[in-house]
Amino acid sequence: MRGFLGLGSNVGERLENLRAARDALDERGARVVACSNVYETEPQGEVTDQPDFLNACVEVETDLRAEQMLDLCKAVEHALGRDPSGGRHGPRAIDVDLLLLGGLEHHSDRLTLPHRDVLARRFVLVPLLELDPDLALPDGRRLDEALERVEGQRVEVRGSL
Ligand code: PH2
Ligand code: MG
Ligand code: MG
Repeated sequence: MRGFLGLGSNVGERLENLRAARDALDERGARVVACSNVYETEPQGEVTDQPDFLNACVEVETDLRAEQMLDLCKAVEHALGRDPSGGRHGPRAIDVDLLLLGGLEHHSDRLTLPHRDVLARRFVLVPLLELDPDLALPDGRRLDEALERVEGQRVEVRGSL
């Protein structure tokens, strides 16, 4: 199945953290078939008083199921030294989010698919549309149309992953 993951870092060697996450995903069962550019992005959400993030998205091909993919994301975050006490919105060395997996809609205590931020965050929409300009959610909502409605949210291209 084809999936899309979001990578984010705003602590330490941010670019190296993103690259290490990409490599670890590829080695552990989510074959990376395409990478977006890397973007410098303004913090969004509950905690805006924190350093800028670097964000990127990767497209993967995998046989893993949704919750196994979540386990993989967590394992990669752990392997790269993410501090689990950092909270959901605070600064982090690495964040690996499962954004889309095939046409799946999944709702459990641990995992919501598509990821709830996909249509609202420019730092997700811009790199996803770079990977696939025709991308849409399983319910048909198109990402390019969502991007037109998102105001503000500074996102600047910084180079390749
Ligand atoms: N991740 C968050 C909260 N806010 N803002 C930006 N710009 N990039 C992120 O990756 C990000 C965020 C929670 O995971
Ligand atoms: Mg996140
Ligand atoms: Mg996360």
